[in-house]
Amino acid sequence: MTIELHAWNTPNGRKISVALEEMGLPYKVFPVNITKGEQMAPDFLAISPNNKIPAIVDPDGPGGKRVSIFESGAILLYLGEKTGKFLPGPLIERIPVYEWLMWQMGGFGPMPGQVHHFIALEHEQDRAYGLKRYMAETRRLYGVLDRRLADREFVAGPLSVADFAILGWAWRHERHKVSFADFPNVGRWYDALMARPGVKRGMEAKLD
Ligand SMILES: N[C@@H](CCC(=O)N[C@@H](CS)C(=O)NCC(=O)O)C(=O)O
Repeated sequence: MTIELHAWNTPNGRKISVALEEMGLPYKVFPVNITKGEQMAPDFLAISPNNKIPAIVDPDGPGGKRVSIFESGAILLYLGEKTGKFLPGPLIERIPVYEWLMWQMGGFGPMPGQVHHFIALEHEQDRAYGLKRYMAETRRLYGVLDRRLADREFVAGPLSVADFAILGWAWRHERHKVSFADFPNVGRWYDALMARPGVKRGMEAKLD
């Protein structure tokens, strides 16, 4: 059955279109124009109480019942559980997926997101402190990722939902002024992922 994807053309939205494509799940996009405040509409809040995209509705959830899910990390884990894809079965193999998914959700998203905010401010005096702080933190996080990828193909070993989560934000590296020349392992990982047909479809899916 077709999954509803409520999203917009942003890093957090792309994580889910990429995962759905890679998992081969049928879905239909319901754009939520966050630049026009549509995330505050009561219908959307009913499935995403934190007024942020993405959210999904699966008419064929656990027990065959309709279920809605918000928070991209929760959605990725749900889809991995549902399909048995990109989420290993044994707990010992899941641990790095949990680690790197939470690492993305807590840092590699919120920090470059702040860069996107401060970089767009009109006045230099408003921009300066925030940009210095969040660009430094964003670069530190890219360094962490680069070291992680020095001796493995994907963050948790085999390709997993954690890679899709991180990719959503790395996809915007130019916007937060990061060059892969400084983080070659991230660049290699990024190119390998972006060359996958499923990732390509997920990145090109119309979300707005
Ligand atoms: N932790 C949330 C963050 C989602 C998020 O920040 N979404 C942004 C777009 S990328 C949004 O909907 N912003 C609208 C708003 O804040 O009102 C997740 O990963 O799902």
